[in-house]
Amino acid sequence: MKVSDYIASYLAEQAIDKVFGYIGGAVAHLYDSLDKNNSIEIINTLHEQGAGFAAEGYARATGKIGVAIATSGPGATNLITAIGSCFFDSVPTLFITGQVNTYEYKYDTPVRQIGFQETDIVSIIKPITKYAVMVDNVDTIRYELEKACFITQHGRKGPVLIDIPMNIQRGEINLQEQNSFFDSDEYKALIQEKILFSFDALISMIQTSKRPMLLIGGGSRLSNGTPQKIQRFLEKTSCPVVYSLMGKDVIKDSYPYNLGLIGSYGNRYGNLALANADLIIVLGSRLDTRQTGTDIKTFAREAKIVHVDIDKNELGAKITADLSFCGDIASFMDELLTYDFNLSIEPWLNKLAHYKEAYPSTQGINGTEKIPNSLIAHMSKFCKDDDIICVDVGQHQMWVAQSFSTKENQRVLFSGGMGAMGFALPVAIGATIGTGKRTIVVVGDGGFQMNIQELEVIKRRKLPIKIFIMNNANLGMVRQFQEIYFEKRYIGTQKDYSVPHFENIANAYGLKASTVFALDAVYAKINETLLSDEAEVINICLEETMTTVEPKLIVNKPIEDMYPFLEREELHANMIIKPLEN
Ligand SMILES: Cc1ncc(C[n+]2csc(CCOP(=O)(O)OP(=O)(O)O)c2C)c(N)n1
Ligand SMILES: [Mg+2]
Repeated sequence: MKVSDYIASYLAEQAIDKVFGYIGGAVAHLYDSLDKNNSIEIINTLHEQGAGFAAEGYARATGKIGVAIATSGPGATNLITAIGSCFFDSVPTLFITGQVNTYEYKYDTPVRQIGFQETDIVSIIKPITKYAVMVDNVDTIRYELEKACFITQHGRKGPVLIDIPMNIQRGEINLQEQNSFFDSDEYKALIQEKILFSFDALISMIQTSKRPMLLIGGGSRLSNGTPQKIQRFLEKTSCPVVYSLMGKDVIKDSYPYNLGLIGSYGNRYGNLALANADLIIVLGSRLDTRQTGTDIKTFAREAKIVHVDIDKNELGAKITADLSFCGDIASFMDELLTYDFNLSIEPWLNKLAHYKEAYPSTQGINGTEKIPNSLIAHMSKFCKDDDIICVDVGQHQMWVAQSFSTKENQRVLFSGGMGAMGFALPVAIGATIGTGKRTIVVVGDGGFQMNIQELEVIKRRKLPIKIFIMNNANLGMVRQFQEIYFEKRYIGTQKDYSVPHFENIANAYGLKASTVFALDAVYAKINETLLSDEAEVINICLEETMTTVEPKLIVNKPIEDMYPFLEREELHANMIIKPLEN
């Protein structure tokens, strides 16, 4: 059997039905084999970064392994941003790169290159993958492929890469003669790690807590059925929740005790709630400073912290936990659901309801409307129950995080740890292709220009993707930063930055497009376009270019004290725990 045919059939056995890629000489054998395989379809993007992000979107939306393929050299290096994104956000993905023939590979010789487009991609991406290997011997292909596909899904998920020289791809193997990874000691050692939770201390903490809070992170999404299990716990207990950016779509926002986004750009009510809790159960969040604030000793000062994460390296890494559980959150929830609780937290729930009412995400503290937030809140009313919302990076991302109100089965995909502009459009392509569902892209004028070429794939495949450009004609997020820290010197964000005529560009790609300015027209266009599934680009020119994200946590402030600052009296009246002196 030809090696490249074997790879295609192995991927098909893993229920992978689509792979994303960009052709080149060094992957031509693989492309040909995938194309011949009846169970798999290749989606050919216009840039390898597009293919990498599309694979990420496919994996996030389906739970299956996302696969992206690129040729050696520039093809491989173009994948790097997506690989990093999958690493930081724990997305199961297999990247396959072609490599020059083994007899043209430099190995340890001191020259820079022997083969054309030869690049040591494995060494380059090692720090941002769970496993990466060049398969330079036909006899190990089965073992390495099985191993890579296992590792990407096992434990804390994340990307793997196999680099396959051309002569290996076209080599012949007898599968029966090859060792299987699943017979190896290496495999047995990996599956032997058994996790035991001891729940006694936890149950009494929950039972005696007057102000409990679940903090939902991206890890709460990563194993099947976890959101439903958390939901059942909430039904049993009415326990309030807050979420990190990556945990946005786990519990619908209409859950009455969902206090929304926390952190640097959290909702004021979310941060007040978290700060005043006396027990925080952290489910699959690494508690980075974007959630806790930079002065971590001020974070939730009077709360006991229970940290649950599948990655033992994350437990207590930034914030010391009173109790830690290393393991899968689904198993943790299974065990937790076997207990009965009788919480008496009425006063706490009333206080939380007050926070929510006093500081709506669509209004500033002086009562003025935050128009971009209102537009996003409006958009969420008209999205369908199973839409997948794909969001880029910038101010618009935070408006969505703060004010998009999720429904039961919706997904919201953000670039979390990598924060990569250009993420949303190709991720939407992968998510739509993987699920058949409609996707909604919310993107800035800057991020849209980073992978704009992928519009061609949307047109070619008639994908149901609605693209909303929140066009403030500048790189708003960084411009806001310059406003505060660089005395409004806007180099790069406004000075020597420009945007093209997006509507004309979309039309040139053969897509329906419109530009809307006046607020009434924007609101009307949002309703109208969300009634259909047809691909469309809506260029929303924000009347105000100097847009801002508020509230915002200023360096070294505790999470409850966000800018614009509340009068001290008002802040103190909100606090159940002791306020800080200054
Ligand atoms: C690939 C990449 N380059 C640079 C940045 C730094 N960065 C973060 S947000 C941002 C501005 C985004 O501008 P735009 O897409 O217009 O969105 P807006 O903030 O205006 O809503 C920049 C430059 C980044 N996150 N990713
Ligand atoms: Mg912008």
